[in-house]
Amino acid sequence: MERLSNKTLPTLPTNVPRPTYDRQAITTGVVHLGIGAFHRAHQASYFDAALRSGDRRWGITAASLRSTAVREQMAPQDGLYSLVVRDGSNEQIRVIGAVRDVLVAPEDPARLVSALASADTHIATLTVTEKGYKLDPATGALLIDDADVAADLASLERPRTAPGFLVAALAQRRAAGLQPFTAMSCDNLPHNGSRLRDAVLAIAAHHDPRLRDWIAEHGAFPETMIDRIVPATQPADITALAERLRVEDRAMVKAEPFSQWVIEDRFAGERPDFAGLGAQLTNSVAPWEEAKLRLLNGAHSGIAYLGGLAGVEFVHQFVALDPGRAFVEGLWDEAATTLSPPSGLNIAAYREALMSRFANPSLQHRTRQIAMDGSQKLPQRLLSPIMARLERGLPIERMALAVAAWMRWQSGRDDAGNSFVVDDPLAAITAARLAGALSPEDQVAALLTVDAVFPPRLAADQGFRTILNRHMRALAEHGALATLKGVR
Ligand code: CS2
Repeated sequence: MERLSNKTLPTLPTNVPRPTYDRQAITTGVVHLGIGAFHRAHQASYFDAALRSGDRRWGITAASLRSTAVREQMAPQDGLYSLVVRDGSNEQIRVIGAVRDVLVAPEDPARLVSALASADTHIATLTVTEKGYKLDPATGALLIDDADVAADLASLERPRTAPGFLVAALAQRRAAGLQPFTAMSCDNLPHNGSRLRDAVLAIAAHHDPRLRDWIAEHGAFPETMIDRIVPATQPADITALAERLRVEDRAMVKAEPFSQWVIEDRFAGERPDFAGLGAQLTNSVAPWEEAKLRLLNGAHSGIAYLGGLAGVEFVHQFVALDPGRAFVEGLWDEAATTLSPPSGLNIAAYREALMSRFANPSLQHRTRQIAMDGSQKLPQRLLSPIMARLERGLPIERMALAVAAWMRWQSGRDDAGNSFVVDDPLAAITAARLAGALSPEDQVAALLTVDAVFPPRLAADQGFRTILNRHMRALAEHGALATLKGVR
């Protein structure tokens, strides 16, 4: 079967929306770092909407920082791909044309730097996952011992890290008399804009203090909260879509109908009419981000480890179990007391909507996918709200159960005895700490010493440790499902 491309686009069923603009006539105002499914299903669809509205500045040059996989999916398709939005039995397809070019950074780092340094580029967006910022998850300090960071500190000839690429390009812009671009993190990090700014300024300061000061003065690193559930595409999704489109689309992405983008109103230069495109501009992103990280993502991580241990494959299956749903509601009761919701966010309504989003059966969101990189996710999703509740003497039963499930997950064996690879940048460290720790209590003690995850104050909290010990013992003796049923 032929692939989706400029050539086959006219053969698609007429009811499938496609680019209404001349793709050759657009400029690329956006350079994106880390083109995975999330960028294609979220930010790119907003820039596509800008192009459809007649604002031709917002084509995208996208880069993979590591693998060639996405370029192989997209280049033969002239950058075209379908966004398949699924809700129960309802499915809507739209072909997105915003991505003009896909680069693979390590093949030709200079090409990505020039794209970022181009006068046409106004915004750099990033989805490089939590670990891509090269910051210690617990303290936010730059990981100067990381090999890629060390390389970027030594030379920016061939940058390796996302912040390194931004610094190299900002240096060229400054030399060329251009303004900086707006650098927008779209990852689930707390204060993602400030974290990105910290990483960029730290690398810039190392090379040239005047460059650092120029970026600090003229650059912009807005905070953002981004939300859309985007499960990894499976081969069966591609086959099903090919039956409908009569062409094959290997770059398709699937997502839920819900999509939210809250952006701090802070830009270094041009931007599209974000508000007109459905994003929210605000002066304060933090309360939105905190609510999303602690309710949506906190529950997701709990579901990932408890569900993963119990052999529950998908999120919707977990919340279809009575103890699963009750656990999520109970976790939200705990998390909700730690929030200061922005006006415009009704927590009860948000929770209700969130539960329906989790229950969407057609997304097939794998618990395994969410379980990835837990060391980078736990601090903002679970440990911060746990500390907030401990300070007020409030119980942390369910949030601690989610943390205990993460601890048990680090041993790489589920309740049925199946072993799996722990997919996490700190997996070697957690495995080394766990070596020789046989009892659940010893395992808790061993993992609490991982200070990139657990701040010393929390690790030393006896109450926290006692609850973790109890949960770990229950998980070891009875399994995740029985532990969930027994949670008080
Ligand atoms: C998930 C997120 O994989 C994960 O860690 O919790 O990707 C989640 O689906 C998104 O943040 C939803 O906006």
